[in-house]
Formats: sequence, structure tokens, C-alpha cells
Amino acid sequence: GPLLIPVLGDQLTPDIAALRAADKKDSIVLIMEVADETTYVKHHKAKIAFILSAMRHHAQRLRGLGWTVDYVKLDAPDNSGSFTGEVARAVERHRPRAIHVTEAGEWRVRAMLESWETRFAIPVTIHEDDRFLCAHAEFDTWAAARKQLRMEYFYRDMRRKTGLLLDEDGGSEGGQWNYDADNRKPAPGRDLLMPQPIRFRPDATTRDVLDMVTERFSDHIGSLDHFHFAVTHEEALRQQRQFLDDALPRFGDYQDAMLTDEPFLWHSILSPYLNAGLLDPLALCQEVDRRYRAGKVPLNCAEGFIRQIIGWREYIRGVYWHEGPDYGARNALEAKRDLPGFYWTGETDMHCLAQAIGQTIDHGYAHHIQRLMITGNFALIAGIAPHQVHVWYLEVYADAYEWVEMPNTLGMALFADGGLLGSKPYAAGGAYINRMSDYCGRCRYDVKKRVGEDACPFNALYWDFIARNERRLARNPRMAMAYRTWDRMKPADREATRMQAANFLDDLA
Ligand code: FAD
Ligand code: DLZ
Ligand code: SF4
Repeated sequence: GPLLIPVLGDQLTPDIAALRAADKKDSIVLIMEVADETTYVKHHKAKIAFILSAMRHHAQRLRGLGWTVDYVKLDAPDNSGSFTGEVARAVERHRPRAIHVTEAGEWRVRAMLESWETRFAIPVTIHEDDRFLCAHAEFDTWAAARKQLRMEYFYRDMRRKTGLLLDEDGGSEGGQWNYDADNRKPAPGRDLLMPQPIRFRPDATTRDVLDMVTERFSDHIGSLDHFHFAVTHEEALRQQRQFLDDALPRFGDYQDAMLTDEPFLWHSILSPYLNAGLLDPLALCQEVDRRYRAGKVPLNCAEGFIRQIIGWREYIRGVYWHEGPDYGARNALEAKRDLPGFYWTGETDMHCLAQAIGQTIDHGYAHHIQRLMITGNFALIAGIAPHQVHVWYLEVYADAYEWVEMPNTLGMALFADGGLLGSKPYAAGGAYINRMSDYCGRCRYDVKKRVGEDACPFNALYWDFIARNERRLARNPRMAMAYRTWDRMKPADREATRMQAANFLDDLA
């Protein structure tokens, strides 16, 4: 029989390892839309539509390249609903001599792939996913030699490995590895010339998918009214080019800025495409390097962007696989509260949260600092149970897969891993949000107040978080300032602050 090559929904490139190793004339590619994957968490409607439409377009592309593709649609009459069930049916149909597959992006699916050889009694080869720069073994070696896993050192190794932004002597371009000190400017005034991502018009294939998603997933979060994602490699490349031309030259400066009714700012909006396989991360970074050398992009912007991809993105993935499947159960701060209902509706008087959640519902997108310092920070200081927060992030963002979402949520945003990923919790009161955004001027709360009916809830929650976690955090040198300030507060003020937080949290429940 032929070779059977299952291609998963986030492996949408003809260069994926299992295909590269195979002979077109002797292989059947199996692409499966399955109920389990669409509902193991209740993904945002736009996320499901994006992935299924990209899968259908990818099947066309592979056929165009000469592959034989067996494509199972979600509403096919005998669709079994799972990867393993569909591979079982394909084994019946094609009687393959062997299965070749590229490794999955999460522990849950990895276990399925690993069960196939025994279950089907045919040889199964699982190829390592070499879209990533750092192989599992390489990360494990790097991590084994260290007490703390700091991104910055990992990143330098990736710079050396790729040659990106190196000078002739192999040192860092410009003499520094990291130009963050030049970045992180507060939000500028609204600017009519602000770049906007391309709004791709749905073609017939996408419209079919949108109809199916509307019908089948009406109880999932999110709107399809704003669906403009790229769904092919060519479209994703157009978005990449537009980002490089229009937004990258100011990417670094405003990386942490937030503006009302401006969901995208100078961000790339490329994560859904990088993660699903429509774009190649290394090729993208090489193009950024070329544009820096051609004088089209300042060094702080080129370096900042490349760091997000070969630094953060690779490092986060390394941590996910290095830490093992129990990482998701960690809860170092013993946070237990339920996720507030407004995470599903955006209906709250807190303007910053209403903005970040509202655009998430509309677009399946929020940029990093909204995820970290608005929705993430609120969940951290309000003490929301990490597992619930994790499920929310995994559901609502079009770019969310467990390998990247989980360490960002549990580790970076919630400190639930006790400081493996970050040396201190990213906890902040309203002052930080006010500095980086125009949100507070449009909010019913007063960002300058800690107690009282109109006090910004982030303020009391922040101090309540500090007080509540004294036993766990007071010895952290990076938290020393916060504890000194708390200790210097008058007892009556401390009392009032904690009452304010307690009342607010009671009302949330
Ligand atoms: P840009 O700002 O243009 O950045 C460029 C690229 O860098 C991104 O496309 C992404 O590939 C990469 N990148 C930047 N930061 C990170 C990071 N911390 N981890 C991994 N890659 C990064 N990113 C996801 O891709 N999927 C997720 O499910 C996800 N969940 C997150 C959850 C939380 C709580 C937080 C704080 C961050 C999360 N991120 C996630 C990281 C980051 O927020 C998104 O990658 C980014 O907002 C995507 O938008 P963009 O493409 O416009 O990014
Ligand atoms: C996220 C997702 C969804 C919604 N649907 C499918 C699907 O129907 N078929 C598929 O192959 N993949 C889907 N995916 C992506 C998978 O969940 C992803 O490939 C796994 O997380 C493994 O990494
Ligand atoms: Fe958010 Fe507080 Fe600012 Fe309102 S005042 S936008 S709640 S930080």
C-alpha cells in the first residue's frame, strides 16, 4: 500500500517535515476536520473558521503541487469526530504500509499519535517539527545547564545560531543584544495614518466554512462579522509585506501602547499564520534583517521584532515541552476564584477590560500588552483560578494552541509556575495602564483613587494581591519595593484598601 501522511490543522505548509520526507507518487495525504478538535475547548468562531478554511485551501495547494489528498469535511456523513477515528477509517480505505506524521503541538494530541502504531499494527514514524529553530533535545540541553531559564540568554544563542542581526565578527549588531530600552513608548495620539491589517474578502470556500461555523458553533464565543483573516499562504504573505512596509518601522516604539478602538496599532497580526504554517518564522526574520541592512527599518524595531519570534516564541515552546504535561495544573499562588462573566461578554465598566475583551470577541485578536497587562493582570491580581484563565485564552484567540498559549498564560501572566518563566509577577495597578494607554480618560472609574465608589478597581486589587501573597512573594528582591510601600501605608489605609478589594471581589462572584 501507499504511505499515509496525516497533516494536522496547524501544519499547513508543503514543507512540513513528514511531507518533505515522502514521495508524492506513493503517498496519500490525510487532512481531517474533526469535532473533537473544534470542541475540546469551545474555540472562538473566527478561530474555527480560520483554521478550517486554511485547511481547505491548503488541500487545494497540495493537490496543485501533485499530492493526492484525502480530505474529510466536518459534516461528512460518517466522520468519526476524532483524529484517531479518522486515521482508522483511512487505514481501512487505503491499506497503507506505514504512517508518517509530523509531531503534534500539544501533549493531548501527541499521545494520540503515539498510540497509533500499536492500535493499527503498522509502522508509524513521527517526524520532528523543524519549523522551529530549537529542537527539543537542544532546548533540554540548554535548560539542563541552568538553574533559571531566562529568555535573554536563550535568545542570544538563537541569534548566533541563525546569524540574524550579527555583525562581521559574529557579535551583536550595534553592540547590544537587546534594544528594549528604546522601545515601550506610551500611546501616541490617534493617528489617521496608523497602519491597518489587510481585510481579506472571504472567497467561496471561506463563505462555506463561515456558514457551517455559524450554524454549528452558535454557542461558541465570538463574532464572524469582522472575519478578514488571510486563509492562504499568498494572502498571509501579503499581510507580511504590508506589516514590513507600514508597521515594522515603528513596531518597537509602540509595542506596549494601547489605544481605544485601535486593536492593531503597529503589531504584525501574523501569529495565526505563523502558528498554522501559512508563514515561515525564519524566512520572516531574515526579511526583517535584510530590511534593517537596507536602511529601511531602525535597529530597535528590527531587533525587537526578531526577538519576539526567535526569542520569545521559541523559548515559550521550549518551556512547554520541557516542563511536561502537568505544567497546566500548576497554581503556585493558589488562586481559586471563578473567571468573571464579563470575560465572555466584555460588559464591564472597566474601560480597559471592556476594550481588550470587546475586540477579542470581534476579532479573535488582542495584542501582547492587552493580553498580559489588561486581561492577564486583572486575572492575576483578582486571584482567578489559572486553569479557567488558560481555557479562556485557548478559546478566544485565533493564534492559540496549547504549546504557546499555556506558558504565556500560566507562566508569564499568572505566575502560576512560581517564577520559572518570569522573575516576578506582572502585577500592576491602574497607574501602569494609564501611562501606556488612553483608556483611563474614558473610564467611569478614577485611576488616581484607591478607595471609594469611583476608585479604579485595579488599585485596591493590586495592593490586595501584594498583601494576600506576602508569604510567597515578600522575599523576592524584585518585589521588595512594593512590600516596603505597603508596609509604610497607615494601618487604616491598608484596612480600607483590603475592604475595597474584598467588596469588589464579592460583587464579581
Ligand atoms: P506582534 O506583536 O506583531 O509580535 C510578532 C510575533 O512575535 C507574534 O506574531 C508571535 O509569533 C511572536 N510573539 C510575540 N510575543 C510572544 C510570546 N510571548 N510568545 C510567543 N510568541 C510571541 N501568542 C500566540 O501565538 N498564541 C497564543 O495563544 C498566545 N497566548 C498568549 C497569552 C497570554 C496571556 C499572553 C500574555 C501572550 C500570549 N501570546 C500568544 C503572545 C503574544 O501576545 C501574541 O503572540 C501576539 O499578541 C500576537 O499578535 P501579533 O502577531 O500582532 O504580534
Ligand atoms: C484548532 C483546530 C480546530 C478548531 N479544528 C481542527 C480540525 O478540525 N482538524 C485539525 O486537523 N486541526 C484542527 N485544529 C488544530 C488542532 O487542534 C491542532 O493541530 C492540534 O492542537 C495539534 O497541535
Ligand atoms: Fe482600567 Fe482603572 Fe483605567 Fe478604568 S481607570 S481604564 S478600570 S485602569
